[in-house]
Amino acid sequence: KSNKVRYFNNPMWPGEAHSLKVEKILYQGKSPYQEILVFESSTYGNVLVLDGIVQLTEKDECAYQEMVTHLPLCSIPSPKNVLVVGGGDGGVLREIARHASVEIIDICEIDQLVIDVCKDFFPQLSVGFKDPRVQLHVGDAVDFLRNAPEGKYDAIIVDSSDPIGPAQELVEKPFFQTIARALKPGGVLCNQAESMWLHTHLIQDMLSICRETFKGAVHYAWTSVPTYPSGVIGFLLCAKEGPAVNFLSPVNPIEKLEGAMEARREIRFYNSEIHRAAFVLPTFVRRELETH
Ligand code: PUT
Repeated sequence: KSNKVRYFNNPMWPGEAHSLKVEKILYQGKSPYQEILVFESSTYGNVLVLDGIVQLTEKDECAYQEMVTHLPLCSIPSPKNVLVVGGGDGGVLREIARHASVEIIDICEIDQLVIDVCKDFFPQLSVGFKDPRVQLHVGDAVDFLRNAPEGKYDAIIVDSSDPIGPAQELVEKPFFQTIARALKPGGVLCNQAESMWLHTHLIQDMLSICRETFKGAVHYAWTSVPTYPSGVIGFLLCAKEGPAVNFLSPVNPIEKLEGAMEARREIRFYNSEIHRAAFVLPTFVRRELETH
């Protein structure tokens, strides 16, 4: 199949494609899990593509990495143990490192080649691996979570690719149950949750599973990422029963954390106002998600 046919026929956004001008191919390879491509674009910096799908660009990665990390970590008073599922580029680790209260940062990424390639071509993200609190586990997240001590984590961040290929299991109920088991009472999950324009049914299914699994709050939030399909991506924010969590307004505001706005590099996208705004849903989304 030509790449053109492949890009236009992705079942997650049939017939749609977004283009970026390629200046130079920097890397092309295949791991046991996926095809990996890195290119230099003319307007968005270096771009990471897995199985034909843009995962990040240097220009707009901040809108994803900062939101997926600080929405959960700024919603609980003093996060200590944090787990990242996926996230082999290191961007979420870079963001977690802004939180001085954090003592343990575990990351479970299935694909060692993604980590190695990002270390070569995305140093501003892979810098996250240099934090001494980070413990890398290369392997399957479902197995990792099954073996994790019950109630270990204050927060789990699922930075997965789309649920076709290696991330398929990460939208299914058993996965969310293993996450709930690994969280402390009142612990929180932030899970990549696709586009409100393209994936209503998937989001509804994930919401139903999460409302059954997490007895604390469950909310959908979103951010703008121009190089993701439809230009937006959402997050499912879930709290386990225990001390109450109010995701809608940050209890642990980033602006009050010493050094957090500048650590490693300046924060570009997230702030407390955009945190609150992320939970404000368009009327059609509110209607579609509230009834599920
Ligand atoms: N890590 C998020 C990637 C989403 C790509 N559609």
